[in-house]
Amino acid sequence: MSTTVTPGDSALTRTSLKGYGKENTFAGVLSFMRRKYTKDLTGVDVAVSGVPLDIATTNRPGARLGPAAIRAAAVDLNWPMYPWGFGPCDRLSVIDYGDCWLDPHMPQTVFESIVQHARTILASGATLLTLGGDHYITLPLLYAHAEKFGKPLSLIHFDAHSDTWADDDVHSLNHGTMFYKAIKQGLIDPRSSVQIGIRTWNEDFLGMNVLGADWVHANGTGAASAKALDIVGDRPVYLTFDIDCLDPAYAPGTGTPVSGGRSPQPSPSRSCAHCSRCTSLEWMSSKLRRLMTTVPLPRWPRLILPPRCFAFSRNNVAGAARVPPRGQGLAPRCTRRPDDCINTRMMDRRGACDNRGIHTAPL
Ligand SMILES: [Mn+2]
Repeated sequence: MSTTVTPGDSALTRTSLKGYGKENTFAGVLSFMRRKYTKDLTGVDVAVSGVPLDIATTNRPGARLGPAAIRAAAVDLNWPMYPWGFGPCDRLSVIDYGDCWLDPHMPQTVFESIVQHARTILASGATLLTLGGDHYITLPLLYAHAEKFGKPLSLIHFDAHSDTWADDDVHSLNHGTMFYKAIKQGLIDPRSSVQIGIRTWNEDFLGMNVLGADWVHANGTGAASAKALDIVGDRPVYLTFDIDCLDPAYAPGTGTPVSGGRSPQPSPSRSCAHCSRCTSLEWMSSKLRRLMTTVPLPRWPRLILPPRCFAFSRNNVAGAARVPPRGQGLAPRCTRRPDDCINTRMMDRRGACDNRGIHTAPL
């Protein structure tokens, strides 16, 4: 852990874009994880930015409050994570770029505003991590990413809803049809994309690979991540996470809750072997999942993680003991040899598998 700033208001005062700072969690200028709040993209690896839109929802609005709520909730993420002793900001230059400016009274300007916002960040070479906002924002964000990385992109999509319902009105702002439009516009390739956690019916999934919530419950997160990686291969991939992928027990304030979702137990898990940046993003993802369970906020927007990165989780010991996944129950105690066990983090530290634990996911 490196400390590079004097205590307090490190969103304003920090001089290094890496490392952590000393802050009172209950005070100070808010930024995502207390990162530097700046529009300067020089030398930035990851720019975190909010898109506070909720005029595309069909049920309950409120996601416009999401980016600000996440910043307020993320004050407790300003330190390395157990059990690794390090975090993404030790290795990556991460900033809070602030929010995309939107005019809710001029909805016809929203698409272009978001595209231009993302375009500016991506042009710098930084990876964009976006905080929503309702899920419509993914359409202009896909547009900007496809412009940068080439189309079609692959999509990894966590959600209760497919969001591929038909909509041929180019002017509509709809949080349930943006992937229909993205496929029709060639922004994403359904054959190399996967939707995970789906549990709402759609007459036409447009060729998307769907790992429904029932499939994930039956087969586990390990199988789901392996299947998803197999589908996506080594193509550029955009990852988007709708909070309603989780069961409403854990995120009841979401706009369109659907019962039967996954539990959000935090997951100290092995790092992904597919991308050098995965460890940090996985860390970020697991920390945010923990926040979802501990901070009662009215809305939890989705996270959009950058291309070529995955943030799959695996059930962890404490979480599994506390909240067994639905329909699955607790699996037997781990009896695997160290070389075979997923719990490589523990192995790294102890030289042997933590057999006291319980693994819930079939391997
Ligand atoms: Mn949804």
